[in-house]
Amino acid sequence: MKVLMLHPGMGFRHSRVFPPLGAMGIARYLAENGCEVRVADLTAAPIDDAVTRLLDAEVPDIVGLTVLIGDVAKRALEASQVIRRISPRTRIAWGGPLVSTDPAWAASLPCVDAAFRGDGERQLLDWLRDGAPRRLSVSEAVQEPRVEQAFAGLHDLQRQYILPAKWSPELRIDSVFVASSRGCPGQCPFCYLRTHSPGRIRTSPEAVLVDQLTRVAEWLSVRGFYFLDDAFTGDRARTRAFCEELIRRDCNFRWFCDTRIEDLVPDALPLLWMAGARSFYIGVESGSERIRRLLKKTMPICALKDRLSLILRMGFSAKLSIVVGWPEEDRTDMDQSLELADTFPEAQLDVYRFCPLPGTPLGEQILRAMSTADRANVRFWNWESLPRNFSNAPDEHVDMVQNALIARKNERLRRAIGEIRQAAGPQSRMR
Ligand code: B12
Ligand code: SF4
Repeated sequence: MKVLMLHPGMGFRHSRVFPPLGAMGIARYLAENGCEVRVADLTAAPIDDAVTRLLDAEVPDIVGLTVLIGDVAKRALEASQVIRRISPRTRIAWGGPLVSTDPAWAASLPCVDAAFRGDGERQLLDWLRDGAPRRLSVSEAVQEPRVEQAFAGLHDLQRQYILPAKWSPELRIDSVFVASSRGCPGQCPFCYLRTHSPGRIRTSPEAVLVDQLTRVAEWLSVRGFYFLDDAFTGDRARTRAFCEELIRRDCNFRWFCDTRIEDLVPDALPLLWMAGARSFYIGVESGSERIRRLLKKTMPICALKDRLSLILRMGFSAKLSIVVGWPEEDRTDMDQSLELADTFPEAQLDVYRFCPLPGTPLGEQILRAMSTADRANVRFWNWESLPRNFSNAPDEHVDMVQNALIARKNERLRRAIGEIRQAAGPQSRMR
């Protein structure tokens, strides 16, 4: 059977911004198991045209789509409707984070033949081997990834997603995005993992991971890696073993990872540095003690500030993810988030508005109070431009704090990229 893995993406102006790691990982696994499979990234493409052309060129028996909340869900739905219209015999399978958090919706759509929660590799292969039957309910299994599956990044397409040094303020060398584990030990009530993989992290052995990174490094001539794992350092023993393995093999890589600040224990920081870690993406979420407690963040804000100071003093860089508009958040809480951002002017920022995710404890609390029509629309809401404010602060205040944080985010990114160009010399400034 011929399989086409589609990454509908968000409709950005530029393609090749982030590799479609979910689709790539599944494609690699299916190909290794004898399937004929192609991956298409539609991030910057008009859906109708692109899907029509692909169906014509590829004639797939199966199309698998990666579905996320927001514009991605809209585009996945549009793509599936086009496929159904043009090629009614093609089977359509949905997977990805939104199907994992909100399986009932995917299963209710007439243009979806089968929907899968959690890791797709083995589930999709088993389904194909069964003859791809139409399933009315969602497959509930969350699989333990086998060693060879627990690494997404090794795919021919990866070559097209090398991030040049000049756009990589965290690492400042050419780098690629990879994912090496699934899940997180955290219990945050707003997180998508609460619905299908709560409190668990699944990793591959450190030696296998270093083998995979070494293959990618040689094949693409890069030394930099961005780990997009939910919580790369969530298994502290594995992090330590991974660092020791990198040092033992003298790999000389540089890397950046998504992490929880509580896992960056002071004792481990020198080892992380020696192993090439240079930057961390940290879900701070809020600068307010009260809101962080509500979000089940275990580290008190003063300890968080101390830890962050230490990390930055040691020479690491950090990107702080802050969300504005949490339920129960008031003006004072929001101002504390702004204050936190200002306490660390050297840190990069990422800024979102709170959006209730169906299936998560905090999301459901909000959604229960909404009308059925509003609830149905949540799947198409974008986190940057939310039509609703769920906090206790007036709309103008939420907008003001969000805009102030975004202005800081943009200014800091401009400054960091300016510094890279400066360091690279006059030739680079002219480009
Ligand atoms: C990098 C990233 C981005 C990048 C884009 C990446 C991309 N190419 O799409 C940027 C920064 C642009 C981004 C933006 C957004 N993101 Co984002 N992002 C991530 C992040 C950190 C990594 C994604 C990744 O590559 N994972 C690794 C791969 C291997 O995992 P995976 O894609 O989930 O695939 C596995 C399974 O889901 C499943 N699977 C995937 N596809 C399919 C298909 C089929 C048929 C099957 C059966 C299974 C299956 O199997 C795969 C392998 O086991 C995740 C968090 C995370 N750690 O996963 C958040 C995450 C996916 N993002 C999220 C969100 C909400 C967004 C935005 C919608 C936010 C917004 N601004 O509105 C946008 C959407 C943009 C888009 N995709 O075009 C949420 C999704 C929540 C949800 N339930 O939908 C996540 C989970 C973050 C979170 N903790 O809440 N994102
Ligand atoms: S720390 Fe991040 S990945 Fe882990 S449960 Fe909380 S929000 Fe999810």
